[in-house]
Amino acid sequence: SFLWCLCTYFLAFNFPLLWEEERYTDGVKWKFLEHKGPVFAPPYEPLPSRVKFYYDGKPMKLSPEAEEVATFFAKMLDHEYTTKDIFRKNFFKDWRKEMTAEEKATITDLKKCNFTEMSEYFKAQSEARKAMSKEEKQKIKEENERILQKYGFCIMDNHKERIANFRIEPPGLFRGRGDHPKMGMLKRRIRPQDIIINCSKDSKYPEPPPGTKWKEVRHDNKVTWLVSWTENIQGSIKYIMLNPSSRIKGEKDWQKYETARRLKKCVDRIRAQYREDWKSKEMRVRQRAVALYFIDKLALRAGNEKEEGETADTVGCCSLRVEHINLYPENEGQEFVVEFDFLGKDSIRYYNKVPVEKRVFKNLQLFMENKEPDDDLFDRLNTSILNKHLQELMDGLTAKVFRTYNASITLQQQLKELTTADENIPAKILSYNRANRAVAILCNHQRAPPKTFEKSMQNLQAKIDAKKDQLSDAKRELKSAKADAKVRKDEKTKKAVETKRKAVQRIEEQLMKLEVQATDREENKQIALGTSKLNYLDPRISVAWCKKWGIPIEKIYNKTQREKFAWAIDMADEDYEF
Ligand SMILES: *[C@@H]1O[C@H](CO)[C@@H](O)[C@H](O)[C@H]1NC(C)=O
Ligand SMILES: *[C@@H]1O[C@H](CO)[C@@H](O)[C@H](O)[C@H]1NC(C)=O
Ligand SMILES: *[C@@H]1O[C@H](CO)[C@@H](O)[C@H](O)[C@H]1NC(C)=O
Ligand SMILES: *[C@@H]1O[C@H](CO)[C@@H](O)[C@H](O)[C@H]1NC(C)=O
Ligand SMILES: CC(=O)N[C@H]1CO[C@H](CO)[C@@H](O)[C@@H]1O
Repeated sequence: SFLWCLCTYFLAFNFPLLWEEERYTDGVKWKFLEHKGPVFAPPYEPLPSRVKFYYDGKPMKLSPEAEEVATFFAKMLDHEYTTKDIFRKNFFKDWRKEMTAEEKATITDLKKCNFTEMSEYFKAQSEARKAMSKEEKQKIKEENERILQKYGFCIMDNHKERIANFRIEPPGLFRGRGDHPKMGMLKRRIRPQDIIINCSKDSKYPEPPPGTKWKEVRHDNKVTWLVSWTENIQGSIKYIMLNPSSRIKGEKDWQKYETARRLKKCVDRIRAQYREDWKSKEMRVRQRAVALYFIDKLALRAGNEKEEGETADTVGCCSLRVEHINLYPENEGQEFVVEFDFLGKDSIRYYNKVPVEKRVFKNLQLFMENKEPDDDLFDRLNTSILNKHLQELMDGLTAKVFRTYNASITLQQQLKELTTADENIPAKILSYNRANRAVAILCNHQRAPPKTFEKSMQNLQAKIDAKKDQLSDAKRELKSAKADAKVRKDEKTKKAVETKRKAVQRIEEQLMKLEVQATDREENKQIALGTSKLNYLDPRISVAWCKKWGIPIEKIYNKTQREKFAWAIDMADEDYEF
C-alpha cells in the first residue's frame, strides 16, 4: 500500500527512526481493524452405508459422533502411531466419550475393532482426488481463490493485509512431537461459540454462520490477533494473525534484529561481567554466570520454553540436570571439556563436546558436588531469575537475542570469508549455502536425511553422467572440426570450429552447475537451513550480499521468504553491516 511504500522509502534512505515514530504509543497496535472472521472446517460427512465398521467380527452401525472419531483413527491406520500404546489408550478413552450408552456397553476393547473398510474407503477417495480431471481441479482452485479473496484479507488502519491462517484446523487426533504423552487424544472441532473475535468498534463485524453465535466480540487494539480460541489438548490459546509480509509483522521482525545489533555493541561488557561473576562469593551469582556463558557460547535456549501442559522431558540451559553433562578434566595438557547430551525443544537431541575455560569447569564441578544424577545442575537458578538478569544487562535482552546475534554475525563473517570475486554465480550460491550451514550447525538445526535423499542424489548423479558423456562428444566434435579447418582453411570451417567451441563451453558450465548442486545437496543432508534463515539471520545481511555480488534474490529466498523479508529487500544496500 502507499503508506507502506512511503515508509520503506524513507527507511531506504536511512531514517529508521521514522518507523518507530510511526507507531502508536502505549502498546496500541492499530486504530481500525475489520475482517470477515475464520473459515471453519467442513462439517462431517457420514460414511456411505456400504462402508462398515466391525466389532468382534460383526458389522456395527455407529452413531454419527462416534463414527466421526472412528474415521480419524481409520485415516491413520497405516501410520505407526496407531500401534503405540499411549496413542491407542488416549484415543480409546476419548472415543468412548463420544459414544452412545449402547455403543459404550458394546465396544470395550480397541483390539476387537476393525477399521479396515473405513481405511480402504479413504484411500480410494484420496486416489480419486488425485485422478480428478483438469476441469474438476480447476473448479476447486477457483473456489479456494474465492475463499481467499473473501476471508484472506483484513483492513488494518489504512492497509489491506493478508491474513496468515484464516482456516481453522479440522478436528482429528493429536499427534505431538516425539513421544508426546497426549498423543491420540481427540482434537475437538472448533465451533463459532468457541471463537473470540477481535476487531474495531466502528468496523463491520464478521458474521457467524447462520444460527450460531460467537463466544465474544471484543475490541482490543493492544493485540494484533483477529480471532482466538482455546484448543482442548494443551489448553493453549490459538490465534489468527496477519501474514509475515504485513507491515506490523515486518516491523516486529525489524525490531528483533535491531535488538540483536544493540547486543553487538555491549556484548564485550556483558562477557567481562559474567567472567568476573565466575569468582563471586555467592553461589547463585556463579550459577547465573556459568549459565549465561553457555547461552552466549553455545546458543542454548534458556529453558522451560515448553508449551503449557507439555510434559515431554525436554530441558534448556536453566533446567539442565547433573545427568545431562559429563566433565573431562584436563589431561596431558589438553583442554577442559564438557559433554552435553539432552533433549531440547521439540525433543531434538542436543549433543556437543566443548572445551571450556578452567574456571567454568571448576565451577561445574562445584555445582555437581554431592548431587544425584536427576538433581538440577543450577539449583539456585531458574528461567525467570535468568531472564530478569538479562533485562538488567540490556533492555530487551533474552537468550534468543544471543542466538540471533551470534547467528547473524556468524553469517556475515562466513560470507566475507567464503565469497570470492572470481567465482561464478552457482559457486557463489554454494558459498552462501555453506555460510548458512555454519549457522544452522551452530543453532543445532539438524534433521534426519529426507526419505527421498538417496533417490534424488541418484537422479542428480545420472544427470551429471549424461552431461559428462555429452561433453566428451562435444569435445570430440570440436577436435575433428579443428582438424578439418587445418586442411581446408576456409571461413565456413572456421565458423564451425567457433560454434563447437561455444558448445563445449556451454556444456562445461552446465556440468559445473550440476556438480555444485550435488555438493550442496550432499552437504545439506542432515541440516535444516530453513529455521535459521527464517528466524535468526538478519535478512539485510543476505540482501546486501546479493546486491554486492549481483545475485538475484530469488536464488536465496523463495516466494514466502521474499514476502516475509520485503522490508529488508527494500531497505538494505550493499554496504549494510549487521
Ligand atoms: C477386518 O475386516 C475385513 C473386511 O472388512 C476383513 O477382510 C479382515 O480380515 C478383518 N480383519 C480382522 C483382523 O478381523
Ligand atoms: C558464536 O558461537 C560460537 C560457537 O560457540 C562461538 O565460537 C563464537 O565465538 C560466537 N561468536 C560470537 C561473535 O559471539
Ligand atoms: C525462581 O526462583 C525465585 C527465587 O528463588 C522464586 O521466587 C520464583 O518463584 C522461581 N520461579 C519459578 C518459575 O520457579
Ligand atoms: C520456502 O521455504 C520454506 C522453508 O524456509 C518452506 O517452508 C516454504 O514452503 C517454501 N515456500 C515456497 C513457496 O516454496
Ligand atoms: C479488553 C480485552 O479483553 N483484552 C484482552 C485481549 O486479549 C488479550 C490476550 O491476547 C488479553 O490479555 C486481554 O486482556
